[in-house]
Amino acid sequence: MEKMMAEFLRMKDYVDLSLAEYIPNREPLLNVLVESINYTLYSGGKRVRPIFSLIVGEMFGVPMERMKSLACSVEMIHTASLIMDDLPHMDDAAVRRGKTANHLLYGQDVASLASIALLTRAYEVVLADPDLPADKKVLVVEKLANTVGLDGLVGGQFVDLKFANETINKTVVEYIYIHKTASLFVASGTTAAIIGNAEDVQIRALETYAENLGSAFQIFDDLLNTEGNEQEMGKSLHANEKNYVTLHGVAESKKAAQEHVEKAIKAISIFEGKNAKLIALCKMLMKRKS
Ligand code: GRG
Repeated sequence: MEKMMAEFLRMKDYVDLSLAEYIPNREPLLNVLVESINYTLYSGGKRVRPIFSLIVGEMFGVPMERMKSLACSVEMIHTASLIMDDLPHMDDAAVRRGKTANHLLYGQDVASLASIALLTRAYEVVLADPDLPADKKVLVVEKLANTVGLDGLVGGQFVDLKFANETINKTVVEYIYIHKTASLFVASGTTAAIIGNAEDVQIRALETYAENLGSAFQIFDDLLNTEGNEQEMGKSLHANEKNYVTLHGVAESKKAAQEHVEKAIKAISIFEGKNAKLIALCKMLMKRKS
């Protein structure tokens, strides 16, 4: 496991370094906006989604350098969503990753623009990748856009904001988890597989893995909201928020998260001999404290 952790750390460092390349500041008038973008981009994210993309790339023999634009793209989308999520008219959070939320330092106007700039840059970097064939770019960007939009993060966030505190039931909770959280995991894995020329059956296996990993990840997040502490989590906790844990209780939620992990691991059994990192990623995420 220690060797695996070192590998994940190497991937994380690669993403950290590469992200900077994609956000150059060539215009002094934009200094504050770029500062705001970099503030959240470098505020201590675990880089789970790009690590997942890099692992999948490796499984299909694609070197890390060729996965760079995609890995950075999914992290930019994730960061854009966090900045927006913390805004007062959304989740209204004051703390993210143990630090003051972006809008409280830079203002809601700048934070909103930082979020949109990051989101747009996420598509730009894939489209501008000189090593990615045009047909792959189309498929990757289509999948990423689909993941963010009405049928993805945006839809999940909308249902979370508008329904979660009223008609909370299993269907609503599952809709939120799949769209708000799992969808970006799915996109991170399947787009990497597309770049790696994966077969349809392999893409479907990764989809099932990611959907279950994402759902387990979100249930675990809710468990940490209930049982964790704000300092370790590094964000504003909402223990009373309606979610899987407040709906089903702690014991049932732990069981459900475990079942999702088992389903995720089962789904990638078709990659026997090459799936050790994906299994380790699953197990590692379920042990996290933040
Ligand atoms: C602008 C892209 C965009 C989307 C608009 C605001 C919104 C719609 C969606 C919010 C989605 C959201 C915040 C989902 C939460 C997902 C989640 C579990 C985040 C925590 O992920 P970690 O633990 O975070 O990977 P770190 O801090 O490690 O990066």
